[in-house]
Amino acid sequence: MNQTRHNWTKEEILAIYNKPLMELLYEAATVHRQFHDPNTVQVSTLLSIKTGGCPEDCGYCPQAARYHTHIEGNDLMSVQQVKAQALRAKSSGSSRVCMGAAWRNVKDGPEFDQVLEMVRTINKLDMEVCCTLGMVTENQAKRLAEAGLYAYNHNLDTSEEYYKEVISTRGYEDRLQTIENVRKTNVTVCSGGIIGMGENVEDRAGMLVALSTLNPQPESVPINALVAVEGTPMEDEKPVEIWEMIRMVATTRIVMPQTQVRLSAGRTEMTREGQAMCFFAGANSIFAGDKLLTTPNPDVNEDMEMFKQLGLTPQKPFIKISQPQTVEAADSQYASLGEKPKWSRPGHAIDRNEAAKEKGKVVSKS
Ligand code: SAM
Ligand code: DTB
Ligand code: SF4
Repeated sequence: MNQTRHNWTKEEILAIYNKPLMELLYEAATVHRQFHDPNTVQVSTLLSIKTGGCPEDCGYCPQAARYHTHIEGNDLMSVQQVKAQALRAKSSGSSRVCMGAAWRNVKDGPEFDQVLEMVRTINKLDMEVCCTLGMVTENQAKRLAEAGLYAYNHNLDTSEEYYKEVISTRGYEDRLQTIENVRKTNVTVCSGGIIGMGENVEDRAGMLVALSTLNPQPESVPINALVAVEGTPMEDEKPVEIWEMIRMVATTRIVMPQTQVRLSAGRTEMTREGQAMCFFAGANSIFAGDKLLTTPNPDVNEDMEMFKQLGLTPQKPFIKISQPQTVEAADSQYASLGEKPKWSRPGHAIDRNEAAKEKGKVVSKS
């Protein structure tokens, strides 16, 4: 039986990533079968509860206010809207709803209280609830846990070295600190990254070192292929080849055998055969619904047809960890601390981020 290791080195991970493909696939599929039902795939629906206008400079992200993308921004959705969308997701086969907000970090106050109510509402629909709201403090993580949150998504995105080429408004250590804060609760950790941002294979391996040496390892690891959105600093990045995605998924599966590996953004560019190879290589989760946060995703009927073709079935909720209890707001044992946490702001210049910001200014003047 493959034991979960927390001491993977970059060299070992690179050696796995670069194996002849047939060997890599065989090894990954073997590990996959030791820990998971290979015919079951978790289906999660993304809901952008607060879109656009984000103060961060993440070079891949269409929601960063400073870049000149064509997305429609929105204020925080209402609890009723979220409930209606969650019910739709449930009826189309999703066991999890992941709510995303274009925030740098969570701030105590009425908007966070509203998100806590969304968490309570979805948990009561017997679905797994995930949130991705930016950095959180320990107290905020505890309040989310108390409301019934099942998972918190906070991606490391890439290696610590390459992170500096992607984002200047926060540091890698802030990401790790948030994951640590979530770990102080019973909320499961979802953390992964993006390939196709101009990073090299060492950076991909570096990210997998950072994730796999966490103890415990994240319960879920999303692997995104960059969606190169016009107006972002990465608009001209060339699409990720399916072989890179397959290698990344397989390597993730081998170094994090118990983790749910999610084939995340980028599926609209993948054939069914390509996706099937990713499932064979150990991916056992997808985002469903025709939209990710702001960009397109395959239609749910298409996905269900693909599942039928491949003999896959959607995973039921709360398979590994039981459903959390929901504590009502009035019974909460945690007060809002109104914290002003000192998350870092390195502020170094990233040429392509600066260029994307400037480019828009020139266009809007003419
Ligand atoms: N604002 C929060 C944060 O950054 O942690 C949560 C939302 S953010 C959009 C969630 C994740 O989406 C990012 O960490 C990144 O991995 C992924 N993402 C954003 N834009 C993407 C793109 N264009 N292609 C692929 N993944 C993307
Ligand atoms: C994750 O790793 N990928 C999702 C989810 N976690 C939040 C987001 C993908 C976003 C793709 C770009 C967009 O639609 O805006
Ligand atoms: Fe903001 Fe998150 Fe997008 Fe970065 S990834 S710009 S923090 S929404």
